[in-house]
Amino acid sequence: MTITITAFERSPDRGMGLARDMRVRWALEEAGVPYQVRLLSFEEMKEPSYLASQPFGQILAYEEDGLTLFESGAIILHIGDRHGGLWPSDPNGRARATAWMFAALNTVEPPILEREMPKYLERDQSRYEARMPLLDSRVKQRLSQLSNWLGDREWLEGGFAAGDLLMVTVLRRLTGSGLLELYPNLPPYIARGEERPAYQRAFADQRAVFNKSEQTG
Ligand code: GTB
Repeated sequence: MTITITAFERSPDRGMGLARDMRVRWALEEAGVPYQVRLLSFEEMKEPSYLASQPFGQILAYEEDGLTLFESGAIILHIGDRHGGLWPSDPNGRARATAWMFAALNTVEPPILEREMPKYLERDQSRYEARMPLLDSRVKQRLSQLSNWLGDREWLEGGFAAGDLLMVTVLRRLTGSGLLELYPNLPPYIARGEERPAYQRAFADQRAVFNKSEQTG
């Protein structure tokens, strides 16, 4: 069995582990499955040969023994089904973990991405500043609801599962925004994810790509 994932040759987040390969690296580490990485330039991501694997020309694509997959959530579902380690063995446990995976990707991540976009796309600073309160309030609504659910729990359901993995990676995009700290149980929840040995290995591996690209210039 050989698994290959793609990742940025030059990490746009300077090794912060915010791109989509990080969550899949983490899932593979949790499952205890070895993998290799094919690094791509922005130009290579738009070439027809890559579009045959990843129709949107994005990071990331996943290959395993003749299977090619794209979309980080689908890839993590596949890893859990084939290799285990990402949710409880009973069908109800898998279903609950899947619900939280969709919640992370479909309910919590969109307002976070929407809040980030004007930073890059809106050239008019005053328009950007005028929109921020609304964008912040949409994120805060989801954080508040998530925080209420989490309460004193260690993880979203009984034990750590793929829903937590995705939720933590999604919430990390808000680091430095000051919004997470409004909900006292969220920063420790993220920290618990980041402290997991599998996370640490995945983070170090993607960081090594950035460090190497800095050395080679
Ligand atoms: N829904 C897809 C999935 O989950 O796999 C989304 C894939 C995606 O958006 N990939 C991004 C990409 O390839 C990279 S991760 N974008 C280039 C393109 O669309 O042409 C997103 C990302 C990029 C940069 C930072 N950063 O600098 O902090 C963080 C996250």
